[in-house]
Parts: sequence; structure tokens; C-alpha cells
Amino acid sequence: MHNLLGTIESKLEQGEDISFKEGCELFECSDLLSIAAVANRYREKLHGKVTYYNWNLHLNSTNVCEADCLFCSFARLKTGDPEAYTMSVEEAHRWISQRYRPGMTEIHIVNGLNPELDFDYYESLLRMIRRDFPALHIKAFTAVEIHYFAEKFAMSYTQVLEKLIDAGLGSLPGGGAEVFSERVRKKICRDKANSQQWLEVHRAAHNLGLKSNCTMLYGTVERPAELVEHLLQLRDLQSETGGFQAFIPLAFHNEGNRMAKLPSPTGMDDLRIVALSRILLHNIPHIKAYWVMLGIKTAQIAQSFGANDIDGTVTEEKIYHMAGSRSPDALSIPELRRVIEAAGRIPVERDTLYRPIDLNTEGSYQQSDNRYGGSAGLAILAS
Ligand code: V47
Repeated sequence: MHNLLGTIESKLEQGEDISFKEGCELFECSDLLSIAAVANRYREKLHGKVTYYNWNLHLNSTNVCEADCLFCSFARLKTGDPEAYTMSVEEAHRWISQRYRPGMTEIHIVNGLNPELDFDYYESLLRMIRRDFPALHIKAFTAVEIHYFAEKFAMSYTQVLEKLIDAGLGSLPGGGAEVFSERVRKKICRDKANSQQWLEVHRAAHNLGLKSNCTMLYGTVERPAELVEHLLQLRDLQSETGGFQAFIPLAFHNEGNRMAKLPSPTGMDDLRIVALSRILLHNIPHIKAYWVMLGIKTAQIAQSFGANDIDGTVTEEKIYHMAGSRSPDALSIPELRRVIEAAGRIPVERDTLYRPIDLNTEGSYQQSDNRYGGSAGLAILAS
């Protein structure tokens, strides 16, 4: 085992890829703290003691969704079903206005695949946000949604993305990846974009200069080897395009969905996945321990297991709360900073593109390029 970790550590030092076999051996390895130590050393090489957070807002403007994913507690199949909703662009405007505060930098938008909306709805939504909330970077629509738009409105991925960029799109969130294994997708999410389509959307986005995030849903019916394979496919696309900013592992939540019989992953599972993803995705700069999904305490501990980001204030998350998350609805910036500092990390507010926000400028938030030594490590990834 020490041989394995020694080999892995020297591969990380040399910037070499970890093999599929080594990834599987890491999954089998019972000494989680030794794996965490390797992941943490690499995390500190890249980011020093910094943990990033941001000031963001989550909007889900419709939960009507044609796809019938077994793990999802958020979606409703049809308009008119109990709790199904679709905000008009005006309603979305009102919803944001009630929650927007000066200093917020990002809106994260993920929706259901709603058959009743035309493409103009999405363009108008983005244009409204750009016009009325210009300080917000718009991180919107998973690759699954982009694929759905392309099929439904007879456009290529590039055409869809170009139109959305023109309307204000700034980057793509990482959702919808689930597990790339087609065996697993057949069981849990058979009627949406497949793995190759998910990857192809991100490739198209990166080729247009958009940054994006990536995710992996774990804790349903997958095998460890399928998780390793998923991570290696993300790593390989990153080697090709360099467009991923952050990886967010997503732990299955089992309330309010048709997989409720499955137990949720344990804390040890969560921390192992954080550490393994830091090691296997050596070329993706940031690993995000999303506090809403992990819970604040695990997200805090994850900052010593390879993670260097905790996500943001969030404000009214729905997807995980409907699936049983007991995390609060939102965290204030002082609360986020307290949690990060108590983990022995230096809290740094960032914008969506990981530029630090200068909190010292009175009354206004400014982006500064490299105020924090921690991000100097990013040069390692660029070289
Ligand atoms: O795509 C849905 C997952 C994702 C459940 O890019 C579930 O910065 C576990 O992608 N149990 C949406 N997971 C969330 C997401 C995300 C979140 C925060 C930040 C970013 C980012 C992206 O949530 C879905 C799906 O993979 N999901 N239901 C569930 N019951």
C-alpha cells in the first residue's frame, strides 16, 4: 500500500496521470488518512492554505422535467402535477430582486427539461438578468439541458451555446454528469443526454472559451471501477481542453425519490471520494466540497482531504433540500468564513472564474488578479 501511495505521490509531483488500475487500488485501500495526506499535500501545493467561497444565488426557474431520473426529488413530470412550477421571466425577475444584494457575484441556474418552453424563454431569462443584475455572472444550464435544447430546437451544441453566450451566459455548471457508465445510466437516468453527449457539450463549450464545472453522482448503483472510469474521462477531456475549473462530487441523497431504499453514503465514503478526486483529477484546479450536499461539518473536514472550495452563500437551494439535506437554506459570508477559518484555512472570496474579490475596498467589491499566494500554485497546472 505504501508503495502505491509512494508511486502516486511521485506521479503527482511529475504531473503524470494516475492509471485506471492505481485508481481502483486507491478505492480498495483502507488507510483513508494516508490517502488524505497525499491529497492534502497536492491541494496545498496548488492552493496553499486558501479555501475559496463565493457570494451566489441559486435559481431553478422550472422543475417541470421530461426526464425521469430515479434519484431526483426535485423534478415534476408535467405542468399541473403537485408542486410543479414554471416561473415566467417576470416572475424570475421578481424572485431575484427579492434576494439580490449588492456584492453578490454569481447566479447559478439549473432547470428541468420543460417541454413547454421555447428557446426564447431561456434567451429572455439571461438577457433580463444581464440587463437588470449586471454584477451577476450567469452560470447556467447543465450539459443535459444544452443537449436537450440542441435536439428540441434543431441546433448544434455550438449554435445553442453561441446564442446563450450572446444573451449573457458566462459559464456552465457541472450537473447532469451522474456516472458516465452506460450500465448505471440505463438504471438511473435512461432518458437524458448520455455520457458522450455530456462530454461533447463541455468540449463544445470549452472550444468557445467558456469555462465549466464537472460533477459525479456517487452512492447509487455504481461500482468503484465505474467511478474511477468516470474521473479518468473527465481528466482526459481536461487534458484536451483545459476548460474545467472545478470538480464537485455529489453524494446521493435518498429522500423523496424512487431510490429511497438505498442508504446514503457515509462520512467516510464522502471523504474518500474527495481525496480520490483530488488525486485522480490532478489537472483540474479546484475540488469543491459543496456544503449544502455534504453538510457543513463534512465540507469543513473535506478541506483537509483535498478540497479547496466550499461553494457559496447559495440562498434557497432546492435540489438537495427536496432530497433530504438537513443543511441550512443559506449561509452568510461571516458564517462561511468562520467555518473555513476553523478548518485552519484562509477564506478567500472569489468570483465564478476564481478571481479573488478584494474585500478591502470600502463599499465595493473588486476583482484582483493575484492577491493571495495560494493561487500561485495554479502555475503548476498551466505549465
Ligand atoms: O445534476 C440530483 C444531482 C445535480 C440528487 O457547477 C442529486 O458549481 C444527489 O450539479 N442526490 C445538480 N445528487 C447540482 C449540481 C451543482 C451543485 C452545486 C454547484 C454546481 C456547480 C453544480 O445534483 C444534478 C444531479 O447530478 N442530484 N438529485 C440526489 N437525490
